[in-house]
Amino acid sequence: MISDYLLEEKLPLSWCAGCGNGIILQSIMRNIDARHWRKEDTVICTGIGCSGKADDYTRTNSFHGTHGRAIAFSTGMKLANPNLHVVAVMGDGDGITIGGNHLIHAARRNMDIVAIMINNLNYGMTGGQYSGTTPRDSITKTSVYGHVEDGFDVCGVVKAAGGTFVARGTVMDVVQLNSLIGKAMDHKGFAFVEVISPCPAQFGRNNKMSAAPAMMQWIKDNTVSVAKAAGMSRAELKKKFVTGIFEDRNDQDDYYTAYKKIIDRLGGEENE
Ligand SMILES: Cc1ncc(C[n+]2csc(CCOP(=O)(O)OP(=O)(O)O)c2C)c(N)n1
Ligand code: SF4
Repeated sequence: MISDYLLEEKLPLSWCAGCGNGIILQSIMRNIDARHWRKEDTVICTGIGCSGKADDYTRTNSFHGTHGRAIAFSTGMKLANPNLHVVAVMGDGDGITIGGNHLIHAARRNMDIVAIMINNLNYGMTGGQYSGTTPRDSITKTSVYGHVEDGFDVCGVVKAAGGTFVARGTVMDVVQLNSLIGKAMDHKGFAFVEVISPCPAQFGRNNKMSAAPAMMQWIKDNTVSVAKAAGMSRAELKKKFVTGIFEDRNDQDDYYTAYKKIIDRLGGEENE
């Protein structure tokens, strides 16, 4: 049962009303429960940010580290104990902005971890500054006249870096989200899921969507599936959230398996 994994005595959640973080946490917990992962063998690893509060509510092992380093800690934990199920939960500031370098190298190495990036399009916890995913023209605390940069296509970055499972969902389609996170958990190698999520208190408030349903509706209205996007032009896809699976391959050993093969080979040679 999901309640076996959630620290219900810590409820209610500290997140603002209408925040998407609770929906994503529930999807992660449901999928862990469905796989019967032992709590002792599971680590939820977070960085600093509203998203970083996720591990406060889990009855698994948890590790709450510094901003931008969730992937770095997750990498270390998986290497120290390859039998652990390591799930990194990050914000877009944590995951791709300050933490972008860790993300691309974990993807390149095909580290066998699940990386879930909650993309609420800004730095929620610190007051709504722009991040590496903030869309052009958006109003944030640090772009009060409109943002002059495009946000990263984070899935594109992770796929280009070598991630072997790469997907994007939104909190507006929980059935798809549950499926994507489940597939990521079943994948051997670096599995990345970006989740577009509302932050009505900061991004929403700054962009005339302070009521939670308004930002949710905006996400829904601007979401297109991978299949539909295939027939759309680059201009039509500007500021759209394309959802689905962008990469799903098993043609490369994960980092630990590749390293272990060398260790076994050298051990074999030494014994000859
Ligand atoms: C090294 C470092 N830089 C900056 C900060 C300040 N800081 C804390 S949370 C945060 C932004 C969090 O944004 P994001 O990762 O998108 O998470 P959210 O709060 O939106 O869930 C920043 C800049 C910090 N704690 N450590
Ligand atoms: S500030 Fe935004 S991300 Fe943080 S809890 Fe509130 S709605 Fe959620």
